[in-house]
Amino acid sequence: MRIAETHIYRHELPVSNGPYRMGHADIRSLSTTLVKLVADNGLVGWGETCPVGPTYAESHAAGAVAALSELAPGLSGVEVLPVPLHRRMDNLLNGHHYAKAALDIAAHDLLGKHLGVSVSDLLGGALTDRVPSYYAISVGAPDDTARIAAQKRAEGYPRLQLKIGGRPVEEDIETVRKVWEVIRGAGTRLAVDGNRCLTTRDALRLSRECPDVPFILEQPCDTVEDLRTIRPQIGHALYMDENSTSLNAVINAAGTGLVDGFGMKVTRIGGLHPMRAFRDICAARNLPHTCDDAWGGDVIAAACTHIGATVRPELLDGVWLAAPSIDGHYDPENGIRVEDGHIKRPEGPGLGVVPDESLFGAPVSSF
Ligand code: 0XW
Ligand code: MG
Repeated sequence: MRIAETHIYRHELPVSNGPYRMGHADIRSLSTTLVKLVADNGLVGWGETCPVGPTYAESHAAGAVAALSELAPGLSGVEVLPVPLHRRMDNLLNGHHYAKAALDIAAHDLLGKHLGVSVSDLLGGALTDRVPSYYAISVGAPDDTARIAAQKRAEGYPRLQLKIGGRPVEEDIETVRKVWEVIRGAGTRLAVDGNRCLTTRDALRLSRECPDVPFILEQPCDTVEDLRTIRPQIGHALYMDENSTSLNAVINAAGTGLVDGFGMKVTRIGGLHPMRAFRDICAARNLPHTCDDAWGGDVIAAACTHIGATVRPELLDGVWLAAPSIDGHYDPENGIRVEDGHIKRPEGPGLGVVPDESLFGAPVSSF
């Protein structure tokens, strides 16, 4: 089975309960990019990539379309298998993992449909049909954040992630303490995510002033060097998110003991094929991690859920989806939803979601 056609679509995803606030950005609406691959046997596969604005990672929506337009003309005739596809993509364009990921996901969807198996089976096999999720709470006032935390705990989320940063650290410390007061004893795990916005000075202060709160500190500062600086001085577990931009970065962080786990994004690392290697590297070192993406609709949500279902459950920190902040679904029947803080693994071959492509309008380009 070989690639015959590639179609690229753009689609707007307004934030329904927005703004979604991180230390460096207020997000009100996002432009997602979808890819439809048509094979020479007529089968169709879907992929997606949706940077959460232009300041979260080194990626942006227009960049995804541009990189895909650079890649697509060279894909015709490529076998729909991850290794030849990645080899061809790397020969056409250096880097740009987040764009390549959309094609990688579409190829997995296509291959699963061709073989009559789910994407989780292609990735080695699911260990569960009910994947834990976690809820990310925007940067907000301490009391408001604690109220949302109590509500999400009651909804059944096994884990919460507090966004901090972009304001005086005293307010972040007060927020963490107030949230802990409402969730302590409930068994809800807590991550505190600085999204690169804290100085090393403030990250150290946060850790020192909350010694009794067992949170994991996720990507507090901007660089690997900053993480290395705070690492020996903090009492909290440290996770890397934005800095884990490649398998090489992951091997270095895992191999040197720099971090205790990862927040990982399927598109940042280049798709499901590299994500599978990431999963296995983490398993070899007993390092927990998430299987998320930065944003996106049902296609990316299905991809994250399938890989999440294949992770050793004790190492899976959850699969984060944008679904709770998006009205409607691409696939009205089998769209991916978070219920009681968990996600049902999609059924059927491939990704198990079939987008209603009339939602996306005409492709921005076709090859
Ligand atoms: C909570 N997330 C997985 C979604 C946001 O887009 C960013 C992110 C993170 O952990 O940084
Ligand atoms: Mg993060």
